[in-house]
Amino acid sequence: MAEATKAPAKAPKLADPMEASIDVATQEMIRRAQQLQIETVFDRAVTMKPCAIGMQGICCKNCAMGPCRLPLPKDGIQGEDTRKGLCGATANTIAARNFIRMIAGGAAAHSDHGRGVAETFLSVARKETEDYTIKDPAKLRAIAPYYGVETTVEADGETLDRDIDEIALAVAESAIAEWGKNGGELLYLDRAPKPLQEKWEAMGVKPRAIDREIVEIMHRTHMGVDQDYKNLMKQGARASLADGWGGSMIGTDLQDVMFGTPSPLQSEANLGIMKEDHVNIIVHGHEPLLSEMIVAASQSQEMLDYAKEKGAKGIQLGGICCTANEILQRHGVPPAGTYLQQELAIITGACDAMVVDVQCVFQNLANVAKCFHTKLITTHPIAKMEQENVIHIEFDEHYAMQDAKRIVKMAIDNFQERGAEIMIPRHKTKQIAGFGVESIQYHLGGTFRGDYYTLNDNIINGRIRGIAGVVGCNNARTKHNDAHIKIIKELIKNDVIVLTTGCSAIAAGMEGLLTPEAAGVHCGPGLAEVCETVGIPPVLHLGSCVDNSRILLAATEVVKAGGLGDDISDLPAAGSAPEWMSEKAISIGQYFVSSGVYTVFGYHMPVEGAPVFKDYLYKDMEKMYGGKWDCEADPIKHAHKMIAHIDKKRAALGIDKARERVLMDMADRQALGME
Ligand code: NFS
Repeated sequence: MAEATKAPAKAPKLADPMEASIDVATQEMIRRAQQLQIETVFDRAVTMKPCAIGMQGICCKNCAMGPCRLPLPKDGIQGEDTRKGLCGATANTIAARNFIRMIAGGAAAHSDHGRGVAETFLSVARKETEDYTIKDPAKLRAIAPYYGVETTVEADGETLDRDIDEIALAVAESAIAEWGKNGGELLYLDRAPKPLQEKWEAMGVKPRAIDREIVEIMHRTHMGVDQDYKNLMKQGARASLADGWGGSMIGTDLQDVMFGTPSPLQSEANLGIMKEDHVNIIVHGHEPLLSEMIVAASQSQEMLDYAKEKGAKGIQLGGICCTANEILQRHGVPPAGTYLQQELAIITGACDAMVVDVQCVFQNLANVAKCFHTKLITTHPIAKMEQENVIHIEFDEHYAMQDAKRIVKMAIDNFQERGAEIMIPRHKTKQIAGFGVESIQYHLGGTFRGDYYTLNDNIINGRIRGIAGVVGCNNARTKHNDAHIKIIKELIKNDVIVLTTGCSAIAAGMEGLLTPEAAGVHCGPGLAEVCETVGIPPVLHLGSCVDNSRILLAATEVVKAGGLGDDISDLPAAGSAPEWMSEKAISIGQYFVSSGVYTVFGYHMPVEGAPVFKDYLYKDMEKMYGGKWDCEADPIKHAHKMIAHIDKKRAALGIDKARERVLMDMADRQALGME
């Protein structure tokens, strides 16, 4: 009887692979996971709905009288908005608090990464480690003046180059001080165009010390402190600038100094880079301190010989997330996939070790790893997992190579433990990565002019309509890679050159958009002509998410080269994060907005429940910084919002006519049957 009343056990709801991703390798692996009855993020996204009130940014849980939830009335707000929490906090206050706490989280993540890099650089400068060295002394000399460090010395009436070790030590000490110094402002703010610095001054948002700005967000958003959304956002802007022009920029620069400044190189992307007859090691996370050493260890003769001894043909390294981008741009190590593909790399059955450090790592990796032979290794003292099958090998930069070899050896030893369940999707795509401020200068500068002359010239004459930065994550609430690819394709079709980083860059690589050949297939005639002449892809891979600082500096170089206004906000340029999900994305978005960039996010923004605060971000900010937020989930409309902004800036610069002429030339040529 009791049996009869029992509801039949329901089969769990599963993701539809075709709806979950546009990428064939990903679709195949989702199907594979479902066959093996291994749950992935794609399945969880169909079974668990997000909280509607949290999504709108109007749930306050900053004290134990709450959580206070302030849903919008069904028929919208008529007259005065009377919603308030127990303490009286308005929807604007709550949404602004939540928003800047996201900035604090994001800025903290980037900046702590930067701090780790700076500390390692200090060890290098003090000669406490032999595993890391100064690989790019020219870059060190180039950044030293921003730290107030002299690069020359006077001796016997002559000016000589100062000893590089002395410069390193002085730069390292000055860089470390940026996190906690008392008084003054961040040194790298000086690299921004002067009018932008003046705006920051007028707004009172120049960051003082990196840690201080993040701490101040936590204080201001504590119960009963800052209750003015404008004042809260002022601190949000300040902390975000401490990320973009502080922690991230210092991180990028010192990584370049220690590991080499990237230059264009060829590689591949997607899960198909894994090899059945090789030991496959997937490095996942963010900090290149660890992955650099894993690259070196896995290329060492000792480890290669050991792998052969154990029956493997070699060692195949691959990356996931921004670690992938770090080792791609400096060593050509191919990314195995984006953020949403992390579980799938293990489900191939051929992942002998997955080595993770910090950020964007799913805890469910441990559950997936349990189903296979895969060793899941955490390496960072601040990022462990509770599951028992996870191995923790703490990585110490003073014994970096030793630790890395231990990890690689563990993967090799695990090669023979593989089960029969191996399925590596065949798909992988060729790509060129490794662009940066310096290489764009090389490719798009004048032969005799060390600046961005050719780029500016082509923007002014209209062959290139404008510049877009398309960056950021995947989000399991939206179709994997769909918005990234549609937006990028629509931009380049309309002659907008794209600079990309993070998982967006990996997505573009997987889709074949990071090759010079993509220009002829996907670009408008103007951009195609420039790319074909110069031999570059229409979408330039600038690295990881901390390398968004490269985009800030590239934009500054464009301003300096002349002819396109005197501030970043004058440029025909726009930013986008089509499938964002992390707090880091919000911090990045805000520092782009505060640096004068019109920035459009996809999916949704957690501000819908506070319309006044939303208007402040989407409209009023433009008057303060020249940049503002926007959100558009539809990829084509999203791209056209960016293009409309680019055209508005072209008109303001008086260069819209040049572009019309170019288009007429094309039409004329078509009329003559030349196309
Ligand atoms: Ni960026 Fe990198 Fe990817 Fe998003 Fe995560 S990896 S730092 S946060 S998901 S782009």
